[in-house]
Amino acid sequence: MDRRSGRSEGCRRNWRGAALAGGMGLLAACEQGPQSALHPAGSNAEAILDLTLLLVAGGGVIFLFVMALAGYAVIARPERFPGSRAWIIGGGIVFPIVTLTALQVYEFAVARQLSDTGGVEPLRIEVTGHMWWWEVRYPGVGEGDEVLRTANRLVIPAGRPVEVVVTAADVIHSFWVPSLGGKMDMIPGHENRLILVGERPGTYRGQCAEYCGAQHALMAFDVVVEPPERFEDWLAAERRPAAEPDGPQQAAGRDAFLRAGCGACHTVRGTPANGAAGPDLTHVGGRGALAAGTLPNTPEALAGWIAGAQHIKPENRMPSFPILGGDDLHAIAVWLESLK
Ligand code: HEC
Ligand SMILES: [Cu+2]
Repeated sequence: MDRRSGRSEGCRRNWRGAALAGGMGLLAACEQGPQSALHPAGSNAEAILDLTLLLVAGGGVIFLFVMALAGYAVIARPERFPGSRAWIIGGGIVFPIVTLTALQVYEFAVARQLSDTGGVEPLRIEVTGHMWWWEVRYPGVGEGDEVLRTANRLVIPAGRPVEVVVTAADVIHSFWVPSLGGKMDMIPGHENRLILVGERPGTYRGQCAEYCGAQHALMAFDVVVEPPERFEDWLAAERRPAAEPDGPQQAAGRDAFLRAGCGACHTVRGTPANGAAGPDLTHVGGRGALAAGTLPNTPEALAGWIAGAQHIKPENRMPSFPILGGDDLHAIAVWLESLK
């Protein structure tokens, strides 16, 4: 059910399905999937889709009408095309003023809806864009003044609006989760806000939408919409420091991680590693992907990333570590993957 209008899902699906199948046959192919503005999973993305469909359908009808009129004007004899003055005033002045004004009013209403949380206190999440990964903070969730930090994944409760406060650490990025809401610029030294609403639990994909350098295309993230109780469980688990190594191989992995200097850039809560130049790795094993959607999250891919980060994602801010031996690499990967 839609949080605001109360119209039923089925009815909305139907007319949208018809609109997609008709005017946008080509685009209908990309309707499904975790990153699709044509397959909304929340009321804000739905409102944006409705506006888009109206603009495309309305613009299409007017275009066809004008083309037909132009064709007729070419072939018709002048005396069969009377009242040119009325056409100019009606079609050239009155019609555009009326339609554009109506559209403007509708657009204002949509923009209002996108920033309205319906009286519900939104969950606040801060996201900072880095070249080329996403730093995520949950203020007010840690112990005392502490702030829960994670990276490359937002977990949010279903049904509750989320206020995402975005900024950037280096260049301009843009935060976009097409299935859940609008698009917002991330500007260094400036905070912007947008409201995401996820009604259907699931994993949705976000992507940087402002060209930000060589690896802009490899700057994606996941938004996991969880039922409220599971969201609370996730928060509780995420607040815990990293699990103690289970067995000698994991312990050797942690030691090798600390010896290699990874802690200069990465934090693993519960160990001396407290760097901030790279993603927080306290629960890296539980994330869906590695390096902002670049690699699957498996021990093999992780070992490959450590040895060849510059080969996999050239110019990214993490050096490759070809000096690490196979045993160290493997042990680090096994330990990091155990940090769920
Ligand atoms: C100079 C800083 C720096 C050092 C040193 C460094 N990293 Fe990184 N690391 C980064 C940055 C920056 C990223 C994000 C890269 C990207 O996705 O563009 C990253 C990403 C990662 C990721 C992926 C995290 C995620 O959320 O997907 C892992 C795992 C990782 N590093 C492990 C290591 C290990 C293990 C070491 C030590 C052998 C290490 N790093 C040393 C800066 C560093
Ligand atoms: Cu970008």
